[in-house]
Amino acid sequence: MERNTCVILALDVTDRKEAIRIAEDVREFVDAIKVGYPLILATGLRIIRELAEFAPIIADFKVADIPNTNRLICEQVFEAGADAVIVQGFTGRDSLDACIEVASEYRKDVFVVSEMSHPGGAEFMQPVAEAIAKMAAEAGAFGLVAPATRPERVKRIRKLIGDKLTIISPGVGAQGGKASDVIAAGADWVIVGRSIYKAESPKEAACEIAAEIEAELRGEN
Ligand code: NUP
Repeated sequence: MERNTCVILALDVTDRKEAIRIAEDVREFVDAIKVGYPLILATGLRIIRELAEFAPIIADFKVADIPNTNRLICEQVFEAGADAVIVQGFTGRDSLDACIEVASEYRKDVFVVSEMSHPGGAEFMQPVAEAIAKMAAEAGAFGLVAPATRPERVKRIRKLIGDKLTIISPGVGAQGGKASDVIAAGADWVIVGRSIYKAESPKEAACEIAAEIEAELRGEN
């Protein structure tokens, strides 16, 4: 995944045509498109290949099962054309290893959720987030999913893992996080859903977020 605008679109719409229209509209301002249960359950796995025409695809299935089931899920995800999969880390090292093994067979990437961005993410996940981040680094994951709603946590995780893993960070806009803050805290990409796909002009919304990040990286903020 090439780092250019530092924006990943979370495409949680449930209509195939709308998904394709938005993906085409915003393509120059996003480095990847994240698809998850809402869109895939509504339209089928084939949407991954259709959207892959516009950007690399991250499949957000938050895979969280025993190793054998994780392996079967990841095989389906990569066969469907996804470039990366998001998995949970709390299921433990053996479950994560199964995902990473399949990803390496397909030469694809695994992102591990260390702590979720919603308020409930601080209840059970936050206390184990650093252990999950360490495990992900040791297991050879490509990156972590860490909360833009808590930039101080992203900073902490970045300090812990150094440059070993990339960090993609959801929670910008609709959940209250600010793109430039979380990039300043050490995230490599922000993940943005509603603030882009629900905007009157998704293209302008994506362009604005990309410009905010560019200014931050240039030290203009
Ligand atoms: O901790 C997480 N928080 C989160 O919001 C992990 C995620 N994968 N997400 C996803 O990011 C969420 O499911 C949605 O697809 C996207 C954020 O969307 P929005 O709040 O910008 O609309």
